[in-house]
Amino acid sequence: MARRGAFIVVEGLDRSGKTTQAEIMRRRIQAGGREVVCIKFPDRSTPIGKMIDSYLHSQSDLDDHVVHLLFSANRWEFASTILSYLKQGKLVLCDRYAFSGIAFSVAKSSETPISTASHSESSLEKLSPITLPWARAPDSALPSPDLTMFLDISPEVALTRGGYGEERYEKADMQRRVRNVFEEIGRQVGATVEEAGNGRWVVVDAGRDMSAVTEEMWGHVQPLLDGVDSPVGRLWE
Ligand code: DGP
Repeated sequence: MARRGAFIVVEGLDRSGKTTQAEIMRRRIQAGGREVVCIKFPDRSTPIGKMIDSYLHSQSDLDDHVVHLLFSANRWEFASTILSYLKQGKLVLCDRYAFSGIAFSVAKSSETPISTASHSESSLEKLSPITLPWARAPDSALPSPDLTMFLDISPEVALTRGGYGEERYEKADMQRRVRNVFEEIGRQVGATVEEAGNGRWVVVDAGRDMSAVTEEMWGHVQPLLDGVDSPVGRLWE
């Protein structure tokens, strides 16, 4: 039976160089004569994507749980497309995926700690903060990547790369919290994915110069260029 294509995800903080590196990978893979499809989340072209875009530009305010479910729904919109590309033998290279979903939502939710001042305020009038298990649930059973490369960079170094943009999460303290949750994901979630035998989580030091990062990433991508024998896994299953 023909091999299916590999599903590769690039994750990272804002300004980690993720999108640039994904584009370099795409060109290299294509130059080697392989078919590659690039997908970027959030995909802002769909109605759900447009709601996310409006939220990120602070043109609308939504509860953190609602935002989390929108980002997840946006990935589900493309789940069958991803599967169909993989079945056709195409390599799918994805800029952000469910791991960003967990990292950003958990970090954002911890921005405003629940007041311990009074029982009524803390438990009756406020919604619970987003926990890692809660955040994982809506993405459960999405196609699982064969490889996830997390481009790690300190928010301090990221700031030296021209600073953050105008979008809602692009602030140093938020990025610091996001990085902490990504570390936790690497330990817990990444390990779970590996244990289930359907993916690998690798951390790439993205604070180095661009070509060093490219070469390390290429080393991880190369073994997957000829496709994969095993069926596509499902996240967290
Ligand atoms: P990007 O287009 O890669 O710059 O992503 C836009 C912003 O959205 C960025 O700050 C990271 C954030 N983001 C990406 N995916 C998710 C997600 O699934 N959930 C949440 N809450 N934020 C996300």
